[in-house]
Amino acid sequence: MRTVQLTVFWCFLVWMPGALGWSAMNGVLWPQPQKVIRSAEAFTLPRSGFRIEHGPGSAAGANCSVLQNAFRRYYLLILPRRVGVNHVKSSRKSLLRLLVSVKTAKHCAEYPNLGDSEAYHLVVQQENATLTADNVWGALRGLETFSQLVSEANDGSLIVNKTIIDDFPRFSHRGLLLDTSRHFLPLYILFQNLDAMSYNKFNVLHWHIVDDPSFPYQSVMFPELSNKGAYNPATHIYTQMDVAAVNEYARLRGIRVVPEFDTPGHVQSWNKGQPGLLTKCYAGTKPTGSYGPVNPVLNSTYNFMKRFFTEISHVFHDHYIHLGGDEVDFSCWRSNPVIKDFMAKMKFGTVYRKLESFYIKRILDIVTANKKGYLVWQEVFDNNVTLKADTVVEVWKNPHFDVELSRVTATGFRAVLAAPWYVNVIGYGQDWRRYYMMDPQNFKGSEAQKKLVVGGEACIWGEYVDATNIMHRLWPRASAVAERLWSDGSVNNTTKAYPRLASHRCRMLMRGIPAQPLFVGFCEQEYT
Ligand code: CP6
Repeated sequence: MRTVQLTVFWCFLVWMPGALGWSAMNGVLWPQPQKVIRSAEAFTLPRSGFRIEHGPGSAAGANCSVLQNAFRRYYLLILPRRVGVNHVKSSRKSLLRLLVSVKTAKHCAEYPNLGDSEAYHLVVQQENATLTADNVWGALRGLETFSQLVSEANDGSLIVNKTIIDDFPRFSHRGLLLDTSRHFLPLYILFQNLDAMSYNKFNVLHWHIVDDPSFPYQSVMFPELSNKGAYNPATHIYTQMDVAAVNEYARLRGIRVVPEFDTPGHVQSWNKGQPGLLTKCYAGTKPTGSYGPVNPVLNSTYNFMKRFFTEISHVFHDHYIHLGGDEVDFSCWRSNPVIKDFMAKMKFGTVYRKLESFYIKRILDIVTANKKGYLVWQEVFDNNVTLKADTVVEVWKNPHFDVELSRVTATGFRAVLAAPWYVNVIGYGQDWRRYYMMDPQNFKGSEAQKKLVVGGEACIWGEYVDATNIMHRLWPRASAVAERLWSDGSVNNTTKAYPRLASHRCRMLMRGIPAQPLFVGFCEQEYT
């Protein structure tokens, strides 16, 4: 006999007895759509018979890989296999189909771009529900929302309320930074995070792939970088096949993969496979044996970088590459006699910011020559490097990120906000509430300036996380960021968000994401 399978959404009935009726429990949405009209009338999705199909007027059809793949994924999420539950007779009317239509099929075989439409319109009514979107990315967001509307009633039937939803994201860059250098993250962790991202409508994987401790990217042109710089050159690397698999897994979920190759600082691991790339540090007249940032005075540096970034431009498909530029320590440059001579020759005096700018400018030119755009950490902007108009500046320094957002946007550059969303920093209690209260447009500036904030990122730096703990540390805390980046700015009340987020966390558990609890309580289907 089957124990009664209540829906996951019942778990907060315990918290608010009487406060919520059946229909309010049904289909908790996260992130909150821009406009939802939900009626009390409910339909049943027959476990055998319900279909997701292309709408009759859709520009896309069976050869659209993004949609075909998504239909299969969401069919399985909506109709979970349940032993012993097959044909529950229901008095409700049946919803037989979800018909998905897009205005253009242009993106079916392409990668998503910053600024692509993700809007959709969802009408759940008898007997066909319809999902319409400008393009396949909007259709993906709408499929996620539809899947969240469906819940399992206590008689085992699947139900969905009559609903109309109009939805689009508030910000177009909704990112998650994963750091695969401090600890190697196996591919299955990257895939699992891409799944979780799609459940939260994130659309950018900011892949901080290499850094000081290790170099897991297996380069075609420079295989010694990972042969010497990876933790283990056989197992702790991302091969070209791996990277291609991540790119495709993300693409099928409408997620951009923006790789970060951070220079001239945070590069210790590069020197092992590319000796001579980094600056030798001196004590007086003698080298100390340690190394500092990339050596910016050698032609060999730029010859290497040109070949390296040309490879990267082909291996990663997004228009943007993140070039880092953060936390450059000048002490090693200051100690090196060759660098000092160069400073004098260039009339930089002792202003090492100018040397950093000189270096960055040349890297930007290399990337521009490869027809790519770039993101940079805020120091690059702070140091007055000449930037292309389409540069995106990522603001990460606390606590005055509002001042920085004003300054960046006042000069006409676009900005992405990361500073308040360092989910690697943990404390006792419900820190998601702090993330949730942040608004990326809450700074002094004109309407035009506010529009230049294209989004934000939740960052989980890798010093204290690896495959054993990254999932539960990240989820559902990053979900708080996801809602602030997708939903209307007025959706900012943590008390109202709490029960929805608790339910959304239970739903992530059911879908196999080991998300940690928000507080005391339980999910009807506990993760084991
Ligand atoms: N690694 C790199 C890091 C950080 C940055 N860049 C970082 C700094 C401060 C905190 C967390 C992370 N670990 N490459 C800064 C963007 Cl609190």
